Amino acid sequence: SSSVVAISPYACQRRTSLNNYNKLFTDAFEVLAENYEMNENKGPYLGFMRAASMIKSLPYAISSMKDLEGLPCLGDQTKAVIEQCCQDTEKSTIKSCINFARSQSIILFTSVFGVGQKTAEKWFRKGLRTFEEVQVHKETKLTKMQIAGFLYYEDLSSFVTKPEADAIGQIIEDTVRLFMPDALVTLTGGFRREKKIGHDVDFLITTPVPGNENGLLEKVIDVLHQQGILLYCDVVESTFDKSRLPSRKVDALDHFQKCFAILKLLKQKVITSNCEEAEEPSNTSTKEWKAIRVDLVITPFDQYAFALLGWTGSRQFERDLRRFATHERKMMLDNHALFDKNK
Ligand code: DCP
Ligand code: MG
Repeated sequence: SSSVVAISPYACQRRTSLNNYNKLFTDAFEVLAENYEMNENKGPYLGFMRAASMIKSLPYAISSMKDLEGLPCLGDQTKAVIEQCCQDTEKSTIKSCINFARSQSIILFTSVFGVGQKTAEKWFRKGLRTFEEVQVHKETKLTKMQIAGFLYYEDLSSFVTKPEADAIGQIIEDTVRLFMPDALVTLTGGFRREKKIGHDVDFLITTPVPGNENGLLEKVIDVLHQQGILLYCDVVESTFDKSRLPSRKVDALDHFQKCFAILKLLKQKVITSNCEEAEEPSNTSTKEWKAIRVDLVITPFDQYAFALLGWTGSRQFERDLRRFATHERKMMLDNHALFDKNK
């Protein structure tokens, strides 16, 4: 059943399904990948992420090793993990291993907004193991970002729903339109891929008239601030240099002006259709708002198409698209342009 149609080793040449029939395997791969990434071991990190992406595209659940025949992106390491998962008939050992790994301090620490690998390791070396220990430790100097990360941890670690993303979209669009009526505000990231939940909400903002995007982000931020709904904001200025070729790095960040923000979304602004079950009262919190991570990216109109392609994701899709451009087309792709290396 598995090898009737050959599956491409490039994510950008596979169907991207919302149904993952092999969550146990992909959870295991992602936890292992995270562990390798933490040890700056790029090879196995990419290997496990690539394998996870390929397995997510399968239209069936893997139940034995013979289901793997003809599949790309699997090496000895990934196959050994799949074999172990298949042998664990109750799946309880594997599941508890995954949960144990996720509960470990360094991975736990990096789940806080603003806490990266380095900081997490530093805290761990100081003997800190829990959020409480980090926060009461005298020597801990938290950045503004980390303070926000701890302050809104509960909201930020719960998923953003599509109705919440739409409500945020309305706020951003209304604000942008105050200054630039013909601006385009586009929902990107996971929600553009029709995922039902996400960890943040990503937007691209552009204007058809070149140059009109300059200064727009500052004005938008100002209004959000005045409305009292800007809980956190970190603006990164544009670093685009026209004379440079696209980056060769597989995971390079782009050069657009952007803002990593946390917005305060009033729950009354979230429109949930009546047909869907209301998830509201199950939440014991009486807080009438929710903190939501929002990324705003400003793009010049002539780079908008590439920015949209780059911000739609998934991460693995984008990595493989760039890899495909390089190896199969002798071109270079990033979030700004597609270059033909021969010209
Ligand atoms: N992206 C990228 N490289 C980066 C950062 C982002 O290619 N270094 C692209 C791919 C992502 C998209 O931008 O899919 C949005 O980034 P997110 O981290 O928000 O990822 P998603 O929106 O896909 O998922 P989530 O639901 O976790 O937000
Ligand atoms: Mg996102």
